[in-house]
Amino acid sequence: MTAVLKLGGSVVTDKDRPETLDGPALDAAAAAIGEVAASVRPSDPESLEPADLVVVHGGGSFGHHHAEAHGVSTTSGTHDPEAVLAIHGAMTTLNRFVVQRLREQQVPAVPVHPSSAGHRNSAGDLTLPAGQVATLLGEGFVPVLHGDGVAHVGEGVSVLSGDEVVVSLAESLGAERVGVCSTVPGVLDEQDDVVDRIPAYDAVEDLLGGSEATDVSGGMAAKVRELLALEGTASIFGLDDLPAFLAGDRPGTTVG
Ligand code: IP8
Repeated sequence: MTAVLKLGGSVVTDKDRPETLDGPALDAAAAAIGEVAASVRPSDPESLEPADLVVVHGGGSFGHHHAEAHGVSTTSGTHDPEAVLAIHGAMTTLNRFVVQRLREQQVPAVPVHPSSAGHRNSAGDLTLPAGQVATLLGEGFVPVLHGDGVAHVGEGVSVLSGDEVVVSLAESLGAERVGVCSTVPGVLDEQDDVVDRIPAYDAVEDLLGGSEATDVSGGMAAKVRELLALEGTASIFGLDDLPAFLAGDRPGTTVG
């Protein structure tokens, strides 16, 4: 059973203060993952089943501020190497923090940087080879990927959102479960109640505005659109529901 879990950048960072972690939230997420990953030990091949987990985290206050400062988004790229280094550098810094906190919970976490392998064609379509992630999973590790910069034909380097990484990997790996841990307990309706299910985008078009904090990847609307591209369903839920998702439930909003 393979699960792909996205930790929203707004969950694990303080999105309003540049390059600032939300330490308690990241620790809570790491502890929940540590509970389920405890049975997986790369040193013990007998323990590799069944907790195949891939973690992907977003940019939060690390990637988005740099991307915005350099005018880079998922569709509009840059040819300035300093901009590329600033965006990728901030994301690898955050990735080191995430991996480190997961390691503190005994999760066999190892970093994987999507910009080293991913690319977009001139239409913006993403190719992200997954052999490295699949092999790491098979060897009992928990690969930890992230939103990043990505080589983009005609644009230089554009932003690769964590949601795009999630969708691409989920398809390549044939993941049975996809979860997106967000700052909200799901997609909210006009009364701020959680929408149980979103079968298609037009069902929620009016509800989904942009993200309030800096977000070069398009906020909740883009997230839902991305997840609807999956063959199966995905769950969007808050941090409090992460243990439930990891235990096999479908908390929050089911997309698809
Ligand atoms: O927070 C964006 O990832 P997201 C990553 O998942 C960068 O949209 C580099 C801003």
